[in-house]
Amino acid sequence: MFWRLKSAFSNLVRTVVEAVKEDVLGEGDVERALSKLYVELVECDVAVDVADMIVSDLRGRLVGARVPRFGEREAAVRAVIHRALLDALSDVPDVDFYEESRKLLERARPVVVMFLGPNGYGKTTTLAKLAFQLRQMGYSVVAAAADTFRAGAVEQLEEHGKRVGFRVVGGRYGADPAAVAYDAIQHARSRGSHFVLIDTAGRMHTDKNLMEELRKIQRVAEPHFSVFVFDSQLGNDALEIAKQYAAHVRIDGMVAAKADVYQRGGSILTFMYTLRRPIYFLGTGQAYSDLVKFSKSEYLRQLLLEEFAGS
Ligand SMILES: Nc1nc2c(ncn2[C@@H]2O[C@H](COP(=O)(O)OP(=O)(O)OP(=O)(O)O)[C@@H](O)[C@H]2O)c(=O)[nH]1
Ligand SMILES: [Mg+2]
Repeated sequence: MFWRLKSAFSNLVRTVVEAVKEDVLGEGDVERALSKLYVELVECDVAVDVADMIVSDLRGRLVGARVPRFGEREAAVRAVIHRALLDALSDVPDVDFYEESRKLLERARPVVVMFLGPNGYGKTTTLAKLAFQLRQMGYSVVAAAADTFRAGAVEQLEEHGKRVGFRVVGGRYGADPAAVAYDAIQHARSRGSHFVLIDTAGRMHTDKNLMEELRKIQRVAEPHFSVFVFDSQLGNDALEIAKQYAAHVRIDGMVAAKADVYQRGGSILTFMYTLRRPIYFLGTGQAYSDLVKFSKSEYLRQLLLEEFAGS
């Protein structure tokens, strides 16, 4: 996955290795390679400002780095770049959603998870996939149909509920989404259910009223996890969307949906760099099982340390 991004970093490594003449990297050795990387990052849909940040982080680390001529020079360059990206994202924790939930369940039931993000990015689908996995682990799940806005949203959730095996609370269009979330939590509490998953309406990041509604749901439902679902295909827009959401609502972690249909994957870097929050999962298809755990360390390892095979 994300082979284009991977090839951008492989090209960087190759160009640096070809340019270097001494055992220590000089500015002249890296400048051309970094300009090329910048263009490739933007082509992979990393937002322009984030591509700038990455390039300047890398410049700071590459210039002056020791890359002995004898021995594995390429491996040494890869390692410097890998370390630089790890350090740049060092405050973004790797969070295992299931592990955290297990800990929470020891003292809180239900665990409340709220999904939010612009319309059409995959919130409801991600909710259903997570419910499917939780059901397989033996947990009981209640969903709150707090998207009381879009026609068909409640039916869509109920359909998932029938297939996956969870109850849906809510169902009246125009109802107060915060009240729906509250009812679902009460319902789950009275039955001892493990999880409440709150589906919300898609928000344009510029829509102040709808943002206020999301804040109200967060005040009332006090979710343990507020999960921002984004579309992996986003390019430069990602930056603006991330900033607007972060300014209005709490985001604990993220899901990168539609990672299967998009090989560039630059938006993952944009969102991690901008929101400084963990990505819990990647959405990798339309089936319920298409939700895979994401780990920042593993992602960076694959981008930098694995040999690029061109597929
Ligand atoms: N290929 C692929 N398609 C996905 C993935 N996640 C969601 N989709 C598709 O994206 C479309 C929109 O998904 P929804 O879950 O309805 O998106 P939403 O964010 O709830 O949209 P609104 O309710 O309108 O705000 C659907 O056709 C999904 O099947 C994914 O990981 N891979
Ligand atoms: Mg939806």
